[in-house]
Amino acid sequence: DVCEVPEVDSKLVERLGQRLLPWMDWLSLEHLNPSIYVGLRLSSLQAGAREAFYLHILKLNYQQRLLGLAVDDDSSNNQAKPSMGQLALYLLALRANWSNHKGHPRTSYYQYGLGILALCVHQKRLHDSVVGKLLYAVEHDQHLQQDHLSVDTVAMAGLAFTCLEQSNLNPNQIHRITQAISTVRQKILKAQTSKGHFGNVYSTPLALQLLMNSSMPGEKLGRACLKARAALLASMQDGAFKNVLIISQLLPVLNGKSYVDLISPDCKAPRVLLQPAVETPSQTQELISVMLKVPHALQPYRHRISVPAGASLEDVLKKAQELTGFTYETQNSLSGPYLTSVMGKEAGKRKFWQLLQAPDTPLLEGIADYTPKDGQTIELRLVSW
Ligand code: B12
Repeated sequence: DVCEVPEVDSKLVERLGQRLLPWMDWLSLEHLNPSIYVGLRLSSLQAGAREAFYLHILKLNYQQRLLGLAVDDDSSNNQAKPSMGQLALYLLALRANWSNHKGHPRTSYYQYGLGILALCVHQKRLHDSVVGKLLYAVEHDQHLQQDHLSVDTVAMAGLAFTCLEQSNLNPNQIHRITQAISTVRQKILKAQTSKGHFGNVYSTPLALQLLMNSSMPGEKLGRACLKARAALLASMQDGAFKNVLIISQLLPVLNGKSYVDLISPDCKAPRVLLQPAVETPSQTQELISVMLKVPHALQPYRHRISVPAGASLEDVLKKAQELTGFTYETQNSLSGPYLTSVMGKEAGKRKFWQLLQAPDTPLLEGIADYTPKDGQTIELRLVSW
């Protein structure tokens, strides 16, 4: 039984691709996003000459940061942290902490898996015990239980293992690796919702990258994948995919590809040239009202905020900061602006400011993408992860 994701309407795919286009022109440190480049290259779409230029700028920036040359201009504020430097340190850390079996890696298992995958597609051999740590985590899955994140995390681990299996980089561990891939598949299948998503709508692209083109005895896999594809299609039509990072994880799936295909990328595959979308600005003057509350802050906060219909949660926070005593701070990330501090309280280590729709439903999107509905109550809550 094979996991297949049959082609979807090319117009729908193109619309997703068009959302990435403006980003190819934003070349500031803050906006550069390697995921976008990877997503496009593995898709059926291309951005023409802008792609090569984007890669060039990516390389320049990352090499500079790798070498630790501070970019000497005023725009390089603290936000533009040397994230490739972090990655380099991270790679060193991968080697440095390999004897530590238990305990969390320095970042998260998601990034640990991503790190192994990135090295693997470059055909760099890692010490067995570096791989062993991820194997151990999948074998004893309490380590991966960051509830809503487990599908993303497990899928990323599975992609790393699939690459290692195909490249045979750690032959001594091949049996454990093969077994772990099958464990990951089971976990993802078990996480399928009644609608068909694996985990939630936004973990489904990575989950499908892993499952796609794999096979399993029985008949479960093929059916599960067709159902997931249908769920994805419905979500695409609903306009659920706004976030460029998620789009960049989805486009490869719609082209039958996964990150593992980067082992030997198919540079000659024809890709359709994207044209910018024609925006029709919405004309609504309608106002909606959203209740914003932070019950557990030093000074509990609760106010009704008015914004135009279609405004993002970030617009609500801005308005609240302008007009009421609300304060917040964000930090840019590849997924967009991440809420770091609320009412003067920094999230701090292993904690984060969770976004919820009252009473208790965590939002599936960040502040820039989520658009509250009229009459809704949004709560910000400091929780551990
Ligand atoms: Co999260 N998260 N997350 N997350 N997270 C994911 C990005 C994803 C895709 C998971 C999912 O639902 N399938 C969704 C986003 C969907 C979308 O964009 N449409 C998601 C969501 C919804 C959230 C929350 C909004 C949930 C909520 O509160 N209701 C909050 C963020 C709230 C806020 O702004 N304060 C949230 C929180 C977290 C925690 C548990 C804190 C950890 C991050 C802590 C840490 O690792 N130090 C977390 C993780 C690990 C992830 C995960 C699994 C990996 C991110 C990563 O490491 N990327 C992704 C899965 C995925 O991407 N498919 C989900 C790799 C590195 C190289 O990229 O940009 O440097 P990076 O990574 C940073 C950002 O991704 C940031 O933390 C990372 C580490 O610093 N971050 C952000 C993590 N989650 C989110 C979510 C948003 C919206 C933003 C802007 C930033």
